[in-house]
Amino acid sequence: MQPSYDVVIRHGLVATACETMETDIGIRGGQVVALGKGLEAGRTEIDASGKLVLPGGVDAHCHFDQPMGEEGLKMADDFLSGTRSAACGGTTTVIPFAAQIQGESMRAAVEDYHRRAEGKALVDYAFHMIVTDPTATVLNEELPSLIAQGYTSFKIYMTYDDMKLNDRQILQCLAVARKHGALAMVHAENTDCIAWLTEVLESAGHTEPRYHAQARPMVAEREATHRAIALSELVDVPILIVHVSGREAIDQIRWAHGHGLRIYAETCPQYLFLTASHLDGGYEGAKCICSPPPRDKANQRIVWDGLSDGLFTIVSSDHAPFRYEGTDGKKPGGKEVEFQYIPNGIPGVETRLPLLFSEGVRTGRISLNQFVALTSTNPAKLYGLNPRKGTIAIGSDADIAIWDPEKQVTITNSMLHHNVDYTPYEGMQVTGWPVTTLVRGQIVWDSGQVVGTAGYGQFLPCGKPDMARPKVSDTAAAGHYVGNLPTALSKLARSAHA
Ligand code: DUC
Ligand code: ZN
Ligand code: ZN
Repeated sequence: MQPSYDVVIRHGLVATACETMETDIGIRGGQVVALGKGLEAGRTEIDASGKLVLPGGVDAHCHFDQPMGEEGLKMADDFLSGTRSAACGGTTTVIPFAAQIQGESMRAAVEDYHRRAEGKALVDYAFHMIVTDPTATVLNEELPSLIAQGYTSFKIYMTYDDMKLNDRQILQCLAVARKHGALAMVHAENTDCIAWLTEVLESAGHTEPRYHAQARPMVAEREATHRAIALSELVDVPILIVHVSGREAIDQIRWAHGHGLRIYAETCPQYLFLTASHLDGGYEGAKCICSPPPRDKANQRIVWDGLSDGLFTIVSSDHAPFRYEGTDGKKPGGKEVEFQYIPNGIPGVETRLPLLFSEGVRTGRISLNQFVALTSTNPAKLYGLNPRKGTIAIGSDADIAIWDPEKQVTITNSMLHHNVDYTPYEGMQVTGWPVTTLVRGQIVWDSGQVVGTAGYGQFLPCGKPDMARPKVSDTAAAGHYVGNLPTALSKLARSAHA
């Protein structure tokens, strides 16, 4: 007789964003098809006694093989090493960025990015877009058609010369997001403050990596965050503020929430575990250069508070991989350069979940269900991938991370699976690590071995996220504008009128 299931995971403690339950999981055809005790035998049986069984992580902000503006620079991870590292840290879906190059088309960027991903990924992936040149063609033709085809989120930058948009351009992009149902992600730092401070620091001879943090103070993040919120309010469309670093931006987001504005917020492990002092120590500080920069211990505590009290919607890695040694990463051309020429970003796709689990869940700062929500369910919802991704439910993809919650690990770069030659978390001790990762029912990481194959990961077109919709107005809530209702409700309303 054929077994009823391809895989059965037994005896684990299963947690989703809302429930924690003792149940077995039956998997067939890559999906969860049964939850309950005493399921019939599966072709593969996994004994999860003493383990936690969680939805695989969704890392909704990571950078793999992104073409670099500056000649000679290269990201260390492509879709193979990046998704391998993701799988080994319990992440089963990644959303990196197809970046438009100024003067070129958005469609070309997306097509190029598909070629880069083709045949390489071990876990499933979707794409965000990065809009750097919102021409009339991009705004009126390319973005609407790309959004309709499943690229339903885009990032805009308020800083970096080769990426930044001015306020008018941001408004134009937000209007497209509103009209076509996409979610705009905003990198909020005031570019002119940074440029001026950089000049001042440089003329005083302050060019070492640690001055990166002084060139990007919290006030520059606070001002841009407030402005992004105001622009979102003006257009009446939700936005996500990415990589929020500390108190001042958080205050602005709390203010927005207090005024009923739908502003989502993301933070990353670097703002919970690193401080600006990690940029000290000579050129080695370049390893921890990212933007916004890590702040201080007091700000770490405020970010933790924002996680526990619900200010933050998601936690992403912002994995931006550059090698320290060599010529194409943190030492461009093999040289120790001034801080403003050091590529921004730190690696973290593999350590995101264990760090947050260990210091968040085990210490009681966040509950296990909050952990799942912040790292899997909410990002899947925010980007139109739920309920296929981000939960363990009948009919969802069997993307599952089985955790040993007691496993003690000292993080070293040699145990990680990215292609970067350092980790900023070297020597940190964590308790809890994913011991088995399944993507659509296939084991890709097990007992310390990578068993997934390149090319197994599938591209995921994203739906238009309900969370990207403007708040339902009083008139809409009264049923006058069915088009403004969340998707499920408007479907019901349409069938009721049919
Ligand atoms: N912003 C990111 O989102 N990632 C890396 C660098 C940056 O500025
Ligand atoms: Zn950014
Ligand atoms: Zn990023």
